Amino acid sequence: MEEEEKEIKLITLGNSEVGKSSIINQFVFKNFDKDLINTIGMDSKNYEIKIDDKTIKLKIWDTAGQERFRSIQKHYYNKVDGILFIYDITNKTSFDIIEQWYNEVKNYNDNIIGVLIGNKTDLEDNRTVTTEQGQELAKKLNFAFYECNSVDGENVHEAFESLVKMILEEKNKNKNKETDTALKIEDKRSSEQRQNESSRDRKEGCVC
Ligand SMILES: Nc1nc2c(ncn2[C@@H]2O[C@H](COP(=O)(O)OP(=O)(O)O)[C@@H](O)[C@H]2O)c(=O)[nH]1
Ligand SMILES: [Mg+2]
Repeated sequence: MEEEEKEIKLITLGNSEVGKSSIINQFVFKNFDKDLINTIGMDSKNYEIKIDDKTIKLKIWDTAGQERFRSIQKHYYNKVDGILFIYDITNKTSFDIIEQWYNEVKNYNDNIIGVLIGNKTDLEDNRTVTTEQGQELAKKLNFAFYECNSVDGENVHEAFESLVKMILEEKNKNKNKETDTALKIEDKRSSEQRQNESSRDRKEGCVC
């Protein structure tokens, strides 16, 4: 039978207009809607993704980049399992500000699992952020890196998939650590029990 994982929570971060809502729309509905209504505050979408024969439930929080909604967003930073940091490859400011987003989140969540996404690759002629600059920043922040566009969906699924895989790996590592600790405690208990039993046996004069 297929094993079901607990829901994984993701959030998008990045300046207004970089394409956060469009990327989620493309990932969930496989389409591009140029008349997507501006996100106000927070919005969320559910999606199920298959990874290695497992169905993983995702909840994706979409944020509005406007300053006035930052105070709402903060409440989500330590509740999510992974973050999609998104910039627009034709807008250098949206790229330069990514580290600020990263530092803000770090105040609330010390163990960020993230993917850096350069969006709008269909607008190659207007590119102002090079692929190398994106790669370098991702390396510095220890994130995965993808360039994508939400018009034809290039790399959109791949970016989400890689983030979810990293989260699952981290969860597995923690699970293994917990199992190791539990085994060690169990081991210690049984060795103490053996010692107690043998000292009791000695006191009772049993030599068996
Ligand atoms: N050419 C192009 N336009 C995009 C792409 N993604 C989003 N857009 C457009 O960029 C604008 C902002 O997109 P939106 O998803 O609302 O950005 P958000 O504010 O970050 O959620 C809209 O006009 C979208 O149609 C893309 O990959 N390529
Ligand atoms: Mg939006």
